[in-house]
Amino acid sequence: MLYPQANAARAVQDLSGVWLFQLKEGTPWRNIAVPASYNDQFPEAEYRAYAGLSRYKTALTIPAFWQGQRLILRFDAVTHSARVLLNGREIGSHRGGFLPFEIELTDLVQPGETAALEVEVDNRINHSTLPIGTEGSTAFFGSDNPGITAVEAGKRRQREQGINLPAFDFFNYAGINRPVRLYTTPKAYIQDVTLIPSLNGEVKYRVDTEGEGRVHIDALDAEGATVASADGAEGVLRIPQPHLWEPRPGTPYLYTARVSFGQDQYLLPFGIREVKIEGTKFLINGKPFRFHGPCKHEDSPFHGRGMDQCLNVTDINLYHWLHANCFRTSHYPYAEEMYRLCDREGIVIVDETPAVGMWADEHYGWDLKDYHAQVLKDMIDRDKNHPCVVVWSLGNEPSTDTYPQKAYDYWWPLYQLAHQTDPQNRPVTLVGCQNIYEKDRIIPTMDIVFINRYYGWYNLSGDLETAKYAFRMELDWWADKNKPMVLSEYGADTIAGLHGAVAEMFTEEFQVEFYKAMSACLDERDFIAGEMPWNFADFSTCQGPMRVGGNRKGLFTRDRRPKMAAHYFRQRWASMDEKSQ
Ligand code: BDP
Repeated sequence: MLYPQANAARAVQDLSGVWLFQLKEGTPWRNIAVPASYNDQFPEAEYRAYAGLSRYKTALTIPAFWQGQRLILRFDAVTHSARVLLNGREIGSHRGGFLPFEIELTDLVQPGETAALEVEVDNRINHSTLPIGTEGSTAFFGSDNPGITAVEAGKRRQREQGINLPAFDFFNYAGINRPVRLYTTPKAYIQDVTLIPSLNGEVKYRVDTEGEGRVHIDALDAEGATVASADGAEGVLRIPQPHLWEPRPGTPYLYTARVSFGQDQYLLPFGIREVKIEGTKFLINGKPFRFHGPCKHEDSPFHGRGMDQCLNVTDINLYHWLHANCFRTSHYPYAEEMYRLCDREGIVIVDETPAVGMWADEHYGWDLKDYHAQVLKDMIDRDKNHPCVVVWSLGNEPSTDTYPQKAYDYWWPLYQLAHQTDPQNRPVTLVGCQNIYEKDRIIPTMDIVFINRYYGWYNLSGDLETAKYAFRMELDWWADKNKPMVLSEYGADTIAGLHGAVAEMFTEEFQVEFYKAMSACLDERDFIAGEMPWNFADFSTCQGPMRVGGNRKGLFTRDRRPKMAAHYFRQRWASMDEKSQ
């Protein structure tokens, strides 16, 4: 799906602003900022804790001079599902809170008219949503005490009252989290553009269109000069002496594909780069690439998971400050603006579906597979042209060792689907939980192995010498698999400002010592293709006995102040940058 764009042929009306919001039937309509999660915009507890249907409304005015154009309403993400009404009539709906959907309005409103737009949002999570809700079975992180009569009764009561707990470790921020836009195209229009670049400067392309017309395509260099052209819906652009898109600290050179079709036009930035795996090496443009950068969340004060360009730019500049070169979109596809920024900034992305919370063994019996496949396809269709995206992640930390065959049967078809769907055929991974790795059948079959490990934190807590001993033992097991491996999560909760001459858990000193211990193990092994600390910044979670105002494993605080560990990685990754130059 193409990102909405204003150009010589298309107009965009951004509907960001202050809308009206009703938390539930009978509560007052109140002003609300869009886009942003609704949870933190009101001081009342019920807005933060609510689970159920809510409503947004605004007025939509179609400029009269848009006469004769197609009109498309695009929602970039409504979490977790949406029903859209125009003048009181349902015109569309969508399931899933992290990917865009569109509704064509051409035959539903007249240019010059004002219509009432209403969006009903459902933030509930359960066994058939991605991410997963617990349905009252087990809370994320303890406080569960199975078998105790009174606790069980309490849990039943919570279920009856509709308390809706996440099976994942981030706050269930909901609402219209990303922009809503109305845009036009001419009646005959460009529906999609697909680009497959290779290092010799040949860019295979395909343009999907609707209506009558002929396709012409130009490749423009960074200065806007035309460097290659072609005609027809499918073909090859031949760019002489191509500049490559290199991840930082290289140059993320971008070309633009200018596509025209009848009256329509679309400009798509793209990079020339190739991603390949050879033995234990992950190669970008034929050169070994070592992933180093913390995983992220879309999370900030006030906005919740709401898209915020200023935050994105600030975060990416902090990545540069850290000499970090990548992140994983843990644990859901991010707003498209972030990928567009990373294309320009040379930051590499591991793009992840919202399949998180699948740690209960029963989930292989739930009816999720087809929906999961659809979400994976939609994510790849949305993000396929971004040079910054170099790996697809099918999901995070499912159960894979209790029923290894069931896990294999669930994930292997998704692995194949990702390869079939991606025109650039990028490597695919599934992020593995700390588990009985010898029993796991699926994680070792991935193109690149991503494992999350918390030696020294959740297990062998505080004992870093033994943590190293155990982690080394596991690494010995992986050593002969002949695959590149990334330590895709590791970290320690750290309260900014808490210090100790003795480096004990939760102090800033411990966080640094923890990372030093893990670095020592990683640096000994050639097959290690990267390290991705958990997490870039502290982030909000639901309440739990292991969360002090959220997850505190950030290298930065939630308001982006560096902890000592940020300085540690800044030095470490600066010296890695130097070596790679
Ligand atoms: C991992 C999860 C991540 C959590 C992290 C933690 O992938 O979502 O936030 O642990 O516990 O298991 O901090």
